[in-house]
Amino acid sequence: RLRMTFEARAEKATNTMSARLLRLMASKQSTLCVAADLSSTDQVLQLANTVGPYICIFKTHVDALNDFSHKFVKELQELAKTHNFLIMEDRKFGDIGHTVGLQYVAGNFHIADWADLVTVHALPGPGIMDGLVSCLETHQSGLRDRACFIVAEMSSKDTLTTPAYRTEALKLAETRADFVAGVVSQSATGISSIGLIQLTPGVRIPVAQNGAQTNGSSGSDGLGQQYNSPHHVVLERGADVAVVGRGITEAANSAEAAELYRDVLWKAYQQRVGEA
Ligand code: UP6
Repeated sequence: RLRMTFEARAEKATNTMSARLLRLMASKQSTLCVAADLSSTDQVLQLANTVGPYICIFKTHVDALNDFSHKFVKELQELAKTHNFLIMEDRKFGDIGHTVGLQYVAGNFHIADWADLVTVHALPGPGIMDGLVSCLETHQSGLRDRACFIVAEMSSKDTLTTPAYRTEALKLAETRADFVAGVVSQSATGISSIGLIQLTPGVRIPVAQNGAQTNGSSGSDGLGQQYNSPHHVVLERGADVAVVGRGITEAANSAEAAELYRDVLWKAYQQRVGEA
């Protein structure tokens, strides 16, 4: 699976959105997902416009915005069309099926109306998938153009996503190809479905200290986040899509940073599949 090209994997993917994303990554030559952890809609839109040409996914946390509006969503969707990327709302749903269904289609955000992809914790078990899927069926006439990524393993220090938890989360992902396009994970161990896309957060280019090479670790943020280099996550940990937040949002020039991350990640992918 890891040695296959995205085009070849798209052919085998049983989830429609997974196939669509794999093709987008191949045609745009980008495996970069930018995390827009910002608090104003202007900042988010500006970032989406700046990094748009270099990314396959733009990831939001709309509950962190001070001024969320439906106008904002329309503008973000326009940018997604212009620059050809998918929108992922990183909601990390984690409640019983009935509750997450409401959080997905209703509330202030109406996430199902605009987010191509969402993230979901495996913690509640299969009922969480039933809740989201049945809400899509009633609200949106089905699963067309919508899919989720299951959080199997977190990037944070001392995470409670133990190997046993991770195995069960992957099982859930593998059995729900109707709605699951991928998994959020720090390694590829145990992921067998060819179409399942591995999304890996905690990615940052290490700041070179005296030119010394690191073993892939790129430090932490003092609040539990742990970083690895783009090269390391793609070649050693099996990342298909790499999530980069502050590595880009805090850079002096976010367009240049996004271009750099895109290039480094793409080269690592080419090396992995033997195209380089
Ligand atoms: N994220 C993680 N780790 C996980 C899952 N998700 O960091 O295990 C998300 C965060 C944030 C982004 O919610 O939006 O990825 C990482 O941002 P950063 O690059 O600025 O640390």
